[in-house]
Amino acid sequence: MTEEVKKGLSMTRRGMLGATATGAVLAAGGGAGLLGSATPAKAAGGKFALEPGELDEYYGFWSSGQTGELRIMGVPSMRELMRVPVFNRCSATGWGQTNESLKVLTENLLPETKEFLAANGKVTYDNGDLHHPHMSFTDGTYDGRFLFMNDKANTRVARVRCDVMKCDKIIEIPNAHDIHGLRPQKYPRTGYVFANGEHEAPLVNDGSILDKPEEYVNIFTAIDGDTMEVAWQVIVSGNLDNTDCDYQGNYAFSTSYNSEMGMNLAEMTESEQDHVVVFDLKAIEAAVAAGNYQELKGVKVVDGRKGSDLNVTKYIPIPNSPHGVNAAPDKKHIMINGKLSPTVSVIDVTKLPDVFGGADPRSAVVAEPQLGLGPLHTAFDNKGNAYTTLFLDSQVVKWNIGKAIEAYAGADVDPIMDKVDVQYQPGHNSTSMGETAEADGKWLISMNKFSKDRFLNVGPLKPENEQLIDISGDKMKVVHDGPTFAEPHDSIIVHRSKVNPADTWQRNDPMWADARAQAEADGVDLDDYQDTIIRDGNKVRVYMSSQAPSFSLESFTVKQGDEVTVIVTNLDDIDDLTHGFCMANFGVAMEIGPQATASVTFVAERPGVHWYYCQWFCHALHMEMRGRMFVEPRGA
Ligand code: K7E
Ligand code: CUA
Repeated sequence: MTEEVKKGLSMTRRGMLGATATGAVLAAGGGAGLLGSATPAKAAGGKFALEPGELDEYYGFWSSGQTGELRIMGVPSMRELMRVPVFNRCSATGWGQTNESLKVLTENLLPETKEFLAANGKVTYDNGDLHHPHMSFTDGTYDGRFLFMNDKANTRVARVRCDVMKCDKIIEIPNAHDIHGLRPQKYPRTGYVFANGEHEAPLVNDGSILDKPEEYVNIFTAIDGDTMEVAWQVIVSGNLDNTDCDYQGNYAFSTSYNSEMGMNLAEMTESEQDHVVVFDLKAIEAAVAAGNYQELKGVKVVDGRKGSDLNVTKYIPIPNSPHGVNAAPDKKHIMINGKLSPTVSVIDVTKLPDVFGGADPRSAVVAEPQLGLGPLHTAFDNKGNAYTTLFLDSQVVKWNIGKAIEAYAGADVDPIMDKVDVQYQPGHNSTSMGETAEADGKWLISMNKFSKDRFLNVGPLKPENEQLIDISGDKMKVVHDGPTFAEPHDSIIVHRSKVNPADTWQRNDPMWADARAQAEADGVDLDDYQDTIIRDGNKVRVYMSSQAPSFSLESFTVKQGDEVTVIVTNLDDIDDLTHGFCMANFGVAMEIGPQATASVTFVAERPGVHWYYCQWFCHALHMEMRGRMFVEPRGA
C-alpha cells in the first residue's frame, strides 16, 4: 500500500483530499466497500410501507443501464410497477419484434448503421445502455408529456409517451459518439433535449484518421423534443460527461473528465483541473442563423472549441474530473460534482453574461465546499439544501447552499448539515420533484452501485441497492433497501399529479398507423370484428380481432415459405384486459393492449399444425384462447 493510499484510508469521513491525492482516490475505488459502513441504519421515520391497496404518492422513473429499458417504480413504496422496453428486446411485449416497435427502432437509424446491421444479419440493435431518464418540462416543472432517455451503447436518444408509457421515437445521433449525459430544457418548455457524446473520435470517422487523438473531437447535441430531430450540434474541446441546463432557457452545462483528451487512464486523469463547458443557447442559435456552421450528415455543426471566435461556449476550470451536473431549484445555482476532487463547485448563472463578456470564467464559481470523497451527483430539497453522493465514503452528505456561498466568501461557517452512511458506493441520487422548481424535500433515493451483504446472496452478480431516505427532518434516515437489476444509473421522482396515463388505447393511435393504412387498402375495418385473410403473392396478411376468451379466427392456412403478417386488434375496451399473441415454435409473441392493434411478420418455413395462443392471462377460459395455423408443405 502506498503512502498516498494509507493517507486516503486513514482520513476521517470529513477528511479532505489534498491536491495530489488522485492516486489515492483511484486506489480506494478499487477496494470498494473498504470505506463502507459497518453499521446499517435502522428503519425509522417516514411512512414508506403502504397498506395493501394504497397507492404511492410519486412515480419513480428509473433507467436500467445496460438492461436497456425504462422502469416505473412507486415511491415511497419502492415497488416496481412496470417495465417499458426501449433499447432492449422484450419477450413479453414483443418489443423489437412487432412491426410497430421495429418501425420505432429502425426508422431513424443512419444509413451506414443500417448497412452495418444488415451485414450482421440484423435490422436493429438489440442492446442499449440507458442511463438518464428525464421528463419534459413546461415553465420549470414536469408537464407529463414525454420522458427522454439516452443510449450510451449505440448513440441514440429515445422518447416515451407518458399517455401510454410506450416508446414512440428513437433517433440515432449523427457525428457524436456514445450519448451519455441527457437533459431536457426546463424553460420555457422542452423544447430542446441536450445530449452529450462522451467518447472522442475523428469528426469524419471514416477510417482516414485512426490513432491521432489530436484530431479527435466531441459533440454536444440539441434535439427538438417535439419532432425528435437534431436541431444543431456544437464541437467542443475535451470530452463530455453529464449535462444540465438553467431555469431561464439561456445556458446548458456539460462536465468533462477528459479535458486532456487522453486515451488511457493515466492520460485522462493527468490534470488537476478539468472543466465544465457552458453553452450559450442564444449565441448558438444566432451562429446557426448567420450560417456560421458546417453541415455534417445533414446537421448544422457549430465550432465551440477553445479558441473559436464564435463565443458560443466558455470553459470554466473545475477540479478534478467532474461528473454530475445539477441545477438547483432556486433557479440560480448549478452544481458541478468533483468526483476525484472532494468538492462540489457552485456556479451562479447570473454571473455568466459577464463570463461571456470576457470576465474570468472562474468568477462564476461562488462556492466550492469540501464535502467528502468521491462526490458524483447532487439532489435538492425545498429548503436551500443539497444532497451529494460520496462514492468513496459510501455516504450522502446534506449541505446548505447559502452557507457554502458564505464560507467561500470567507465566513467561518460549516455548510455540512448531516451525513448518512449508505450501502454501498452511491452514484446518482434523486429527491422528490428535486430536479424541478417544485422540489418538495420529502424523499431521497440513493442509487448505490454495490449491495454486497444487504440481500440474500444470489451468486457473484449481485443486485444494486437503491435506498430510500427520509429527508423531511434535519437528519437523514435510511428507511428502505431496494434491490435492482443491472444497472440503473439515474432516476427521477415525479409527483403523481403530473402524470396521467390512459387506461386503454385510442383506436386511432398513430402507433399502428401503417397497419391501419394497409387494412384500409385491403378493405378491412380495423375497428370491427375481423377474420380476413389476404393473399398477395407469397405475402399473406391475416387480420383477426380478439375478445376474451377467443380470437376471431380459430384457424387459418398458409403455404410453407409464405411471408405471413398477423395483425391482431384487441376489441376489448375494459381496462387491464390485455391479450397476447404467441405463435408456438415460431419465436413469435406480442402484447395487444385493450383497444390496441399489433402486428408481427414471419416466414412460415415450418409445415404442419401450429397453435397460436393468448399469452396474457385474460379470462377464466384464457387457456382455451387459442387457434391453429396450418402450414401446407411446399409443393402440396
Ligand atoms: Cu449519470 Cu452512472 Cu451515466 Cu453518474 S452516470 S453514476
Ligand atoms: Cu386473451 Cu389470454
